[in-house]
Amino acid sequence: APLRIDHVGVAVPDLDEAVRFYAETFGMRCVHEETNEEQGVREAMLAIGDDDGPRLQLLAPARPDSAIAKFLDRSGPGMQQLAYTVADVEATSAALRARGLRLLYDTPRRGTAGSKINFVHPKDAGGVLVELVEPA
Ligand code: CMX
Repeated sequence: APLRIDHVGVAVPDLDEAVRFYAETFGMRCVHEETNEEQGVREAMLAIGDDDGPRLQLLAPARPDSAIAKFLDRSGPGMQQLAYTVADVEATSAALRARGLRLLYDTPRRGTAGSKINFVHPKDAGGVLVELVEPA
């Protein structure tokens, strides 16, 4: 079972503008920013209240052929994924595969801040793109 919600991911066209919007509108603070070349995203993690709690992740496309660019083209800005913290992403992926769910990667890839990640296809999880995150 997942340990907790790690983050909720929101696709945005412009990262800097979105970080400003969340700061000015909701008073939320950006605690981490990075570009993940493999995923083709520029991302920011925003803290909500307690620094150790679940984060809001803003995701902007770094390339026109990326998953986030495709999502924005099809659906426009909005909620793109729900991410759970897990203790062991390979074990969790194997358990879900055994239950017939499609995992997007055969082996985990690198996520935010050196974490290991995998995804459940949204069609196998009630229309929700579920990310599994094993923190570094
Ligand atoms: N949430 C819910 N449904 C989604 C979705 C999402 N984020 N993205 C696509 N879908 C739906 C589409 O609406 C479509 O539904 P219909 O067939 O009913 O129209 C269906 O899934 C399409 O599925 P697909 O053709 O298999 O796949 P796509 O090319 O649309 O890509 C996905 C979808 C999930 C495989 C792709 O976005 C992906 O590989 N995601 C994982 C990587 C990622 O999201 N990286 C960015 C974040 C990086 C990070 O978090 O670190």
